[in-house]
Amino acid sequence: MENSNFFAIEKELKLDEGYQKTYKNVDELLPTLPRSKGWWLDQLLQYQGFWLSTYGIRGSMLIDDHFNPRPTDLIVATSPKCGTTWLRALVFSIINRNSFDFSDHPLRKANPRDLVHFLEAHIRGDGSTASIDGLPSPRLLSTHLPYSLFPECMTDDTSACRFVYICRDPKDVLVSKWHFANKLRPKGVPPLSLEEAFDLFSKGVSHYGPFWDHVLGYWKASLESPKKVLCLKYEDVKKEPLGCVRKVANFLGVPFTPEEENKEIVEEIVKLCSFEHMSSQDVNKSDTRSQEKPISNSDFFRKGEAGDWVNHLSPQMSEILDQITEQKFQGTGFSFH
Ligand code: PAP
Repeated sequence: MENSNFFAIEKELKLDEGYQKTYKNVDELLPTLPRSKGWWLDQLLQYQGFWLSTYGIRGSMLIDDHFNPRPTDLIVATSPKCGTTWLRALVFSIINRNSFDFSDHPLRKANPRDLVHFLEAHIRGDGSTASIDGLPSPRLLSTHLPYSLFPECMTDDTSACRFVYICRDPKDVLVSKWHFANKLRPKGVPPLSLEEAFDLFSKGVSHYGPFWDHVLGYWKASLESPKKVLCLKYEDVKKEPLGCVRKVANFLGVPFTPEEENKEIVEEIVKLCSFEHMSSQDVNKSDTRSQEKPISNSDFFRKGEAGDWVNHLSPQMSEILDQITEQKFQGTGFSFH
């Protein structure tokens, strides 16, 4: 997850008129939006039904005005803490499986966030879409934005770009997010209590939340446009990693050949992207936080389990979250069971 407070806005950049207009619109809009307490020092703003940091809103508006989607674009989409790191690694290794030797794979030397461009960040990394425009096709991009915030040219059936989405039991998302938020709190700032985190999360106030609406946006899109959006659940990938990797490859139009199956390439990918393997790589072990890069790779690896919430949430908290989940998903055909 990225956060607006962590990145300076390159105001002094020489942006063309179109960008200046978007930045001006952002500046005018932000003070008018409802605000809520954030999870660390930032505030969240309610924008088109979702709680976003100023950073996310700016990213969304820049995408609307300036992003040039290509039919070959592949987008890894997640609500934060649902398995972004994992899915980035899986999709990257599936689509690039013929380009690298598994014994010397880029995932052994780099964190997936350095291999898969985070759309909202890169679209304004240098204040423009230049770094994204310069990528060769097919572009593999990643996002936390809700489906409804993407422009129609990306979500309607005439556009061929595809989204692979992963979601996770909200009880585990809350616990993961709470740990992450406390890791990132500056020294001297009291920790966020689990009760406070629960209160915010269950009211829908979390980055890119309400969590449930985020899931529903992608779930409904996957029903309406199954060739465009694939929805996975973290728990299913844990249980059946091989089947899920094959499913993603089929969805992306690059199914494993019998020869690849014989060579156990699917197994290699699952092993390479497993929590155990990734979290033990030097590049993901060290704490490298700095002012410029306030989140280190190791911050994205904690337990990597499904169901760790039982060690943290009270029975009452879990019951309330289950009730919200049931109400929100009633009649949609979606469930976490
Ligand atoms: P982000 O959305 O902020 O980028 P994301 O990668 O989704 O973060 O979340 C980190 C969670 O995924 C952590 O979950 P936990 O707190 O419950 O442990 C992290 O441990 C888990 N995770 C990271 N890599 C993997 C992996 N390869 N397999 C399974 N889980 C993983």
